[in-house]
Parts: sequence; C-alpha cells; structure tokens
Amino acid sequence: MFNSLSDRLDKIFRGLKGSGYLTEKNIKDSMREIRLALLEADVNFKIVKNFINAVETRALGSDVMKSLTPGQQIVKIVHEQLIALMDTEGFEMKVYNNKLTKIMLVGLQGSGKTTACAKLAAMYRKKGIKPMMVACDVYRPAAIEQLKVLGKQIDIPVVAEDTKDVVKIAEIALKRAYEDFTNLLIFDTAGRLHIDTEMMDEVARLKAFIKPDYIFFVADAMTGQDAVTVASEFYAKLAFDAVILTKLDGDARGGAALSIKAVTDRPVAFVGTGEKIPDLEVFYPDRMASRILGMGDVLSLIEKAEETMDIEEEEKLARKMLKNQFTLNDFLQQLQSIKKMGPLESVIRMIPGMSAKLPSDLKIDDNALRHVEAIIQSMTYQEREKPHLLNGSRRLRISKGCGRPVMEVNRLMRQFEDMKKMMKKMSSPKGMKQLESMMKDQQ
Ligand SMILES: Nc1nc2c(ncn2[C@@H]2O[C@H](COP(=O)(O)OP(=O)(O)OP(=O)(O)O)[C@@H](O)[C@H]2O)c(=O)[nH]1
Ligand SMILES: [Mg+2]
Repeated sequence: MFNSLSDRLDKIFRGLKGSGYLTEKNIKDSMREIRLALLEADVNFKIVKNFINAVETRALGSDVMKSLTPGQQIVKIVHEQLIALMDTEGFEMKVYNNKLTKIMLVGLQGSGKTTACAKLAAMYRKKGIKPMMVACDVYRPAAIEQLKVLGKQIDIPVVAEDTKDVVKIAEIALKRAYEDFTNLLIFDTAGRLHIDTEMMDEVARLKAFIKPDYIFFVADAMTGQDAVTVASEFYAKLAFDAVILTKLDGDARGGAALSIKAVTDRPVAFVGTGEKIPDLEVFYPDRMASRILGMGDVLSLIEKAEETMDIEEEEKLARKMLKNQFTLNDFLQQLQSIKKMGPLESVIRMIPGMSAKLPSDLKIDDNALRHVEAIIQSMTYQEREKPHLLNGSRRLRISKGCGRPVMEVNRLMRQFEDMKKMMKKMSSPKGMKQLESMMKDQQ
C-alpha cells in the first residue's frame, strides 16, 4: 500500500534536500509535484487543494526558508499535515471486561464486514475481553455459515438463528450475551451492491433495537474514491462512529485512507491488511503518515514483534549471536518467529529508511523462507548444531529430503557462514561503532 505515493514523495523530497537552500520557485515546483502525486494516489481533489494550500503557506513562511535545513522542514510540514488529514481526534473503541459493549458493522457487499467481525473479536479477546458474534446477514445462508466457520476457527461463539427477522435474532443474542457475561457483542449485517432503502431501513431498525455503542462503516480501500462517496452517503443516513478500512494490503493507492476523514468527518479506527484473522491494526495517523513518507513505522513493528515473539527467547538468541554461538537450530527458530509477524515484505517496509530503498514493484517471495525452513528441517539436530559436518553426501541427502536442489543447500550454508562472520564483526567494539554510524546515516 502507498508504495507509489511513497516513492514519488521520496523523489520530490530528495530533490529539495539536495538543493541546499529553497526559493519560492522551487517550493512552488515541488508543491505542484506533491499535488500530482496525491491526485495519482486517488486522493479527493478538493482535499488535495486544501492540503497543498496549507503546506505551501507554511513552507513559504520565513522560518522555513531561513532555516539551515529547509528541505527537512518541508518534510516535517508535510508529515504534520498528513497527520492532521487523517486525525482520529483520539477516537478509540472502549471495551470493558465488566460490562457489555455492543457494536455493529455495516457496509457494501464484499467490503470485508464478516472478516472484520472475526478479526475484531480475536483482537479484543487477546486483551482479556469476552466476545460473541451475531449473524444478522440473513439473506444468504452462506453468509451465516461463513461467520460460523470463522467463529469455530477462533473459538468464539456465534449466534445464528433460523429466521429472517434481524430484530428477533438481536433479541436472542442480547439475552445470551448477558447470560454468558459477554463483554463485546459484534453484529454482522447484510451488505448490498449499493445503498438501497430496504437495507437502510433494516439497519436502522436493528440500530434502534440494539442501541449499539459503536457503529463501524466497513470500506474497501481498493475502491478508492468510491469508498469515500459511499461512506458519506451512508453517514448521512446512518451516523456511524468510525470506519474500518479493509484491503490496504492490496493495490490500494491510499486515496481512501487519506480522504475519508476529511470528507465524512468520521475517523478511520482500524485497518485490514490481509485476509487472515491477525491482519487488523488499530489506525494511528502519525504512524500511517510516517509509513507514507517512508520513515518506517517502528512502533507498529515493535508491537507486532511483541505480540508474536517470545521476548525471552529472542534475548537468549541475541546473546548467542553476540557470543558467536548461533547455530542453524537458532536460525530456524528465528525464521519461524519472523514468519509469524506476517508477510516479509510488509515487515521490511516498516523499517525506517527501507521503504524508500526497496523498488516499489519488489515482491519478496515468502516461499524462499519456506524453502530455507524445509532445508534446515531436513538436517539432523547434530548437523544443525555443527554445520561443518555437512559434507557432499549429507548435502545430497538433505536436498532429496526437502525437494530443493543441492545448489540451494550450498547457498544457504554459504549465507549462514557469511552471517556468522558479520555477527562476529558486529560483536566487537569496533563493529558496534560501525553499526552506530550506519544507523546515523539512516536518519
Ligand atoms: N486482502 C484482503 N482481503 C480481505 C480483507 N478483508 C476482507 N478480505 C476479503 O474480502 C472478501 C470479502 O470479505 P467478507 O468479510 O466476506 O465481506 P462482507 O462485507 O462480509 O461481504 P458480504 O457479506 O457479501 O456483504 C473475502 O474474500 C475476504 O477474505 C483485507 O483486509 N485484505
Ligand atoms: Mg458478510
């Protein structure tokens, strides 16, 4: 997501930083380029206009022109304006473990409502909340089945009734929720191809009966400005509280994420970044702005790591690395914990400075990781601890065992040796100094 916008902005800023001092002309030129970049990312044209006006006014201010680092000042201004554009005004879905919070998900067909129900349920359960889901999409039997399957997969109860009367279902669900001391009741509703009165009436009836604490409008980011238009129509008819923007992992150019708040005045609360249950993130405008500007998103990366990794184990591994005792068994363990964090490409792009360095069309093949894993798994424990045992015939056996060519086995061994050499270098005091200066270069 945002790759091409990030690349374009990066080029513009590099030009600005390179020129040393700024004139009114090169500010105006770069504003024109930023404007084009935003329009190309499918940001609403009115928003682009306001955005550029705000940035330009601030950039032409005497403080910026006179500063020693005018290029960086402009990046800072764009960063701040992006944050303002996506401002959530502190919106947060508050759920408590001693009372019931009711939420409703609405939106067009296929926008990702049912998936988001399960993702939210799983996310909040991790925080010690007891969720329950309710199937109120009564028109398609497959829709009810889909929620049931998801519920089973994550072991969260689903209320599904054999009736078309959504209010009746809600009544049963509320009763069950109170009986089971549920803290979060999530209502999945039917999507339509477009907004029609029948659908709005049903959702409105359901809303009046449930009296939800939050209504979320689920929008597919891939549909760009259409998502924004539908969101504002929806908002006019059914005042929702916030937006869940899905499919930000796809080809979405980012326009929807950048426009929704300004157009509907409702913030984005969560973003969906994949089809799997853990692929849901709380939306933070500052982190998103940093990602767009290729500054990386260290906080999200750390959170992801903390959620999926065993910190104690990681520390043990780090100590082994420093002592140069890192073996293929450790390497395998680390590969497996990295895999848990999600697709490699999205992980790498959150590292500051990395996004701009990677070509936007770069596709990191997660299969490569799987192959490496398969190769190591075909070795005996002994071999993983003492790689020098791996002679030609053992390598051949491993290659047959994992179904990868011997060449790949050899390459992996070479890379592992190189990695160990690098670790050895880094663990010396001189190496640490080098690492420090590398990090400084990044900033
Ligand atoms: N890549 C990606 N796919 C998603 C995401 N969220 C949902 N999907 C996929 O989008 C498709 C539609 O998702 P659903 O959750 O069934 O959408 P819905 O809004 O419930 O659809 P209806 O019930 O038909 O209105 C499914 O194939 C999901 O796997 C996301 O964040 N990223
Ligand atoms: Mg659905």
